[in-house]
Amino acid sequence: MTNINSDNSLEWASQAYALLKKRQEEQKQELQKQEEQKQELQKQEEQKQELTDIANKENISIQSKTIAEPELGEFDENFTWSAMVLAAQGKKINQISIDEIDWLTKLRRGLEETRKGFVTELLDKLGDDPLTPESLDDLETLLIRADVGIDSTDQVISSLRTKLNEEVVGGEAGIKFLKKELKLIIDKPIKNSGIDLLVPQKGKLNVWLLVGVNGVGKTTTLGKLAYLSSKSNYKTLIAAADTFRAAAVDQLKVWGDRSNVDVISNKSKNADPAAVVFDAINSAKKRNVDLLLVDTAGRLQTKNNLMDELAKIKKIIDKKVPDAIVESLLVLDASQGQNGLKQAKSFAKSADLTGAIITKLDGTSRGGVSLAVSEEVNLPIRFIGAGEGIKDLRPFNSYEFVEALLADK
Ligand SMILES: Nc1nc2c(ncn2[C@@H]2O[C@H](COP(=O)(O)OP(=O)(O)O)[C@@H](O)[C@H]2O)c(=O)[nH]1
Ligand SMILES: [Mg+2]
Repeated sequence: MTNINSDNSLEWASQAYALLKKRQEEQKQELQKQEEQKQELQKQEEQKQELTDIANKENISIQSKTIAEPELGEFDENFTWSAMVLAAQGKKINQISIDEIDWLTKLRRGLEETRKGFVTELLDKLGDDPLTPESLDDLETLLIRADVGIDSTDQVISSLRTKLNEEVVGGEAGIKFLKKELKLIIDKPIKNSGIDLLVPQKGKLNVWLLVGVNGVGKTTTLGKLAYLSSKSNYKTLIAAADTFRAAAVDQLKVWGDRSNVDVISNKSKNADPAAVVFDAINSAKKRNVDLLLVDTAGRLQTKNNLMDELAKIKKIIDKKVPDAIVESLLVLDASQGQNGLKQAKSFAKSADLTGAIITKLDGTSRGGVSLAVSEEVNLPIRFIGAGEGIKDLRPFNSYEFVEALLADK
């Protein structure tokens, strides 16, 4: 499938591995040095503790909170595969990070269940023989079963059928073609949006609303986004506008704390979500914030006036910061498969969405639903989550996603 087994590729991956290994050693030494400095600083701080005000205390806690790079694992097939996926995108050996390798390994492992459902079976069926109309029928069933959705499946199958009518397509070429077709489907809404990679625009207030039903991972995703954003040097602020769950604010504060991002909240009972956003915008303006992340409530839209609340929040933003760049991102739990897709459709109808974030891609057999979101709801996927850790969210990359989905093992 990929040219992982060729001598060149192995050589490339092993050079990348050696470089990362060396860098890790250097980093360990650097961390040790920092730790010593920190301890020294803490000693000094303890001595003048009485004099420190709250602001100072916050500063100390920043320094003690470093989120470690994952350890470099073995030079195994996972590493080689991940390195090759990066190389295929034009990355140079010295541009690769352990974080990226770790993420790709996680993504590929996460999609294993989805993959088992169709790729493995497909490869078994295809073998090395050319594709036949019967194998297309099999593929159709397998795609549907992986929650790819009827429209996307139809599109892929009919492209393949056309190709089959024109030429003989071997198993390997079939997979290559399939990858291309799947990527086209996912890329379409991204291309249509005119934005390949969603990042906050500098010099403006960017407001990203995270919407979606309860339990899909909005708050967790927001925490991970706060980390990504602050790590990329965007001044970041969180608005805790899910005022319906008392614990929601505390949950957010824990996340904010991890990446040293402040959380604007109102803990009084039945606080108005729009009022929290109002306060947060004031704060954001005062502090010259680049990105304001807004957590919202997720009660089912049919039961309560969730959509009205979202509309109210948007109105406040429009009024207070008309030139803000607003993104309404629908958070979807991949493990909910077709149910999640239904939610997406009903949200899309009433809540002016601009993108989607797919969560819980670790260990679901329904990762294929990402394709249905692109094809049937026409939303650009902006980020994907594959785990509960702070680093387990990355900007969506269709090439990496399709490679992980169709990896051969
Ligand atoms: N395995 C896994 N769990 C996740 C992921 N994202 C969120 N979760 C879990 O899903 C649960 C609900 O998340 P939460 O952020 O509170 O959802 P919310 O109600 O939409 O705000 C929590 O237990 C999270 O740890 C993910 O990418 N992978
Ligand atoms: Mg929440």
